[in-house]
Amino acid sequence: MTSTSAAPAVSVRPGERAVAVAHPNIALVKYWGKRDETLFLPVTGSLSMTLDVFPTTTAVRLIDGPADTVLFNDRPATGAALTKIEKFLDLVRAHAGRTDRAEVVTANAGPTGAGLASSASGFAALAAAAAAAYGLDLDGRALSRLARRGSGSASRSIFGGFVVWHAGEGDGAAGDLSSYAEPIGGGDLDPALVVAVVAAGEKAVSSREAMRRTIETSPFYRPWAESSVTDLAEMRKAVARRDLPAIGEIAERNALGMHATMLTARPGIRYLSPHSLAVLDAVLALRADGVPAYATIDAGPNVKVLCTRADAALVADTIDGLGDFVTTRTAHIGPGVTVTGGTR
Ligand code: 2P0
Repeated sequence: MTSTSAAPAVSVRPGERAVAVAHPNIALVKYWGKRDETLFLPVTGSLSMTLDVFPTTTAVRLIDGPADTVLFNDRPATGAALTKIEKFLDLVRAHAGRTDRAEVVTANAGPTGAGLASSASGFAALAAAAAAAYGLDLDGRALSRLARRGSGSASRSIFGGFVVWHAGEGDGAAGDLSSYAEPIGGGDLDPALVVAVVAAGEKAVSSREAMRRTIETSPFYRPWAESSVTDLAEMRKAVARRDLPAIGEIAERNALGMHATMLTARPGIRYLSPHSLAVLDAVLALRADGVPAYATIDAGPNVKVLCTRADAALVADTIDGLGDFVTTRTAHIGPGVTVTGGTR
């Protein structure tokens, strides 16, 4: 049974740990470009599926010390990764009206920074755990808005199943209030997403930098953003009528369009590798054979293939059969963030 709403807010006493678990989500209509970089307001709305693989588990405890400490996959975080988390904790502290520093211990079950949505699960888990540790009583919408400020796509990982993230209206406070994610049902569609991992290393250009460069320099950006508004409207209808082929077709064209905007940025950004294209060819061949399988690709070379649960083994075997350069992991619909508190 999949939960599609956020866990009830949990508060812990000072000195106690709050532990949150969140899963990555894969966008079927992409978020690509901010209209406000400080508030993380997107140019367009997006729609995703939360997965049941590669969770992030994050514990936050308030401490007496002079600085935040962050342990990331058993190693102290430093540099830009630490700064990102400190800035996010500053935001939580400002909301809570507190100054205590925090000890953060976080671990990703999946690869980090490889276009497998680690920042989505990461900031969703951090938002939920930090909110609980600092005593903020947030509902799902408020938690989604908070997670958005850490990483845009994290706003969607607060919820399970199919999720829409509204672009929101206006700038400043109005934009901030109206740009949140919410579940839209459709979990009974129960598709599979075969994740084809062709490279698990960190990408050379971060998605944050890539989307900034794209929006500033690609002549293809505006047309893609306009078509993405139509894609989102059509995708919502396709989810509502449980139409997997339509969902897949819209997802594939939206993702390829997003990559077209990156390829035409100046200088161009190419996340797709020859191995990504080999997987895309295999997906086309499966479709030619009558298997409804559709590809989507994020800011990295890995390809995610949407198909029915019944076809997942065939799709995975076909991709695994391409060679040693690719491994697959089959995901299904996953849950929203969960929080537990009080464990020392
Ligand atoms: C998405 N991606 O909708 C899109 C598609 C990658 C490609 O959201 O700058 O890590 O932290 O808001 O959320 C990846 O971007 O970027 C992303 P920030 P984020 O899933």
